Amino acid sequence: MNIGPALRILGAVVLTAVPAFASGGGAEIADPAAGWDELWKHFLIDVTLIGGVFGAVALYWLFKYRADNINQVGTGPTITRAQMFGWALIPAFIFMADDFYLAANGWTLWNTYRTVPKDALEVKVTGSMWQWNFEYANGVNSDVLKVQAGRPVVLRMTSDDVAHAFFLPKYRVTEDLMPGRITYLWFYPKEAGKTYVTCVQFCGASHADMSADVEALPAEQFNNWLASAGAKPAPDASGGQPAPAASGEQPGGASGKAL
Ligand SMILES: [Cu+2]
Repeated sequence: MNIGPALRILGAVVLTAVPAFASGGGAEIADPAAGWDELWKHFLIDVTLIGGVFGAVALYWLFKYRADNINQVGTGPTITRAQMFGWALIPAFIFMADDFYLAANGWTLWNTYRTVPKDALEVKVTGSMWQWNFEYANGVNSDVLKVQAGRPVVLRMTSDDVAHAFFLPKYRVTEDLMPGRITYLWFYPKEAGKTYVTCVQFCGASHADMSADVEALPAEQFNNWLASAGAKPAPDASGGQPAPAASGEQPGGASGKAL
């Protein structure tokens, strides 16, 4: 059996898949959020279709080839060897093509997800049982994550005690926080608005209460808030231990290193 055409189709699908979900953010910032939704939708459709078709065929055959009485003896296969290979290989190539298509898009999105855009607002995040602390470059500490709408945000994160995980459902991002390590995460609040962050790593008795407000403010409002908060003494300077400098965990950003 000649599988050349199938391989060519597979190759074409993989190659054309790569840019399909890559865009979706603002004009210049490659935001993977919309791409994740698109990929998830494709995945659900594919799984449902494949499951539905195979389930229906299996049920049909179960019914068609059922034993009429307990003493009935079946017959051997009635298809040729070539037909058997066809039945096995053609669906396998179709599913593999679909898998590669989804995987190629997932890979592209993942690289975008781990590449921090230039000029992102940097905020230091410290998780502890059971609260979040956000620290800005001017030393302002806040229990609300305020960011500037229309500007990407990069979070440098660590934990004071156990493992936590920072999940921003609205922006489709999540990353773990661990004591002694600095991890990073970026997201793109395109428009002003309020949402929340919640911990998605079970971290003890009040894990379920470990959430905080996230507010994307228009640029002027954000700058005013940051400046006025900086003029006041920090609300709880003892809570935020300065984290050690990042070593070996630099996001890509301008240097172009993706992972
Ligand atoms: Cu938690």
